[in-house]
Amino acid sequence: MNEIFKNEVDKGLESNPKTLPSKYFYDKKGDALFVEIMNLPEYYLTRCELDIFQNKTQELIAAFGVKPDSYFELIELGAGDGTETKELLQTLDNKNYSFDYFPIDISSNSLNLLEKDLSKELPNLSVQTKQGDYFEVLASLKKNKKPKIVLFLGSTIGNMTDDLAAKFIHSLGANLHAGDKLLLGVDLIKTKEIVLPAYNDKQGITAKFNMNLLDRINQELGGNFDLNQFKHQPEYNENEGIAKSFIVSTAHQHVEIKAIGKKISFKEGEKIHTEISRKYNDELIEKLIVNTDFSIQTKILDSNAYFADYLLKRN
Ligand code: AVJ
Repeated sequence: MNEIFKNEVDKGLESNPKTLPSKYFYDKKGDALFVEIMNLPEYYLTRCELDIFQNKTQELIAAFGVKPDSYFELIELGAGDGTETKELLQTLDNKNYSFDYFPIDISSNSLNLLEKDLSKELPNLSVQTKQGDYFEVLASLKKNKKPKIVLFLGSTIGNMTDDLAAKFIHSLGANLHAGDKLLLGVDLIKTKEIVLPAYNDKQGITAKFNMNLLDRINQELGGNFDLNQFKHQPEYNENEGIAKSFIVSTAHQHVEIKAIGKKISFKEGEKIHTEISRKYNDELIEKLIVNTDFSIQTKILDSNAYFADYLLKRN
């Protein structure tokens, strides 16, 4: 059994208000549900960033400041299925840029799939997958002084509190050299009419994704959550710019979790906070990097200006 999972569930459900960490969405079933989410009509984020990678490729490459004849390393944190990146890789490959692509991911399963796919679609490309913790891998890559471009896409950073995100970017800076670049993909603050449906789709896929956490606790920790007595509830506050996901207990009830050896009580209407998805603007990005070695070089928007890829330069 996963002790860390157990301890984090215990701590989260003993907290007031109750919380559970969003990183546990991503087991095999959660990964598959997230792929479905990316294809939902309401979930604009992935399509918007793909629009940037398809239609602003030249701007991206210009922002990287690379030339076809000077080698660089292209490093992607949490590469996933690489849909966006493939557009960029294809162009760099066609124009004979000299680089290696290093996708880094915790999941060796998704790295293997990506490697297979790329060897078919872009056989000339040099791909070196790196399984493991981002910072361990970056520390090992830092030993050479080759110019580096790090991609952190998909508004994945939005799952962190601003405090954690600032620390994260600071650590990235510590693992790079002056002149290296970080391309940070983030969702932008906009009205709730656009944001909220992205986390509350009509088909109920996002609800399944969120509630999968309870299923995992049932399967892996011997829980007896009755999924019919809980419901998915997203919220979005435009002023704050943060979408939040909750699981709400629809009845007064008790849930036993054998591995933890506790019965947890829920009031009717009590919420478990499971995720934040932060939305950004220039001011918020400036705040994130104020105590880091990065500065904003440029930002590239999709055609709707819903999503931005910020090119940050390591000073
Ligand atoms: C993968 C973190 C970017 O917050 O929008 C999608 C995850 N959660 N639907 C996001 C997610 C609910 C997603 N990120």
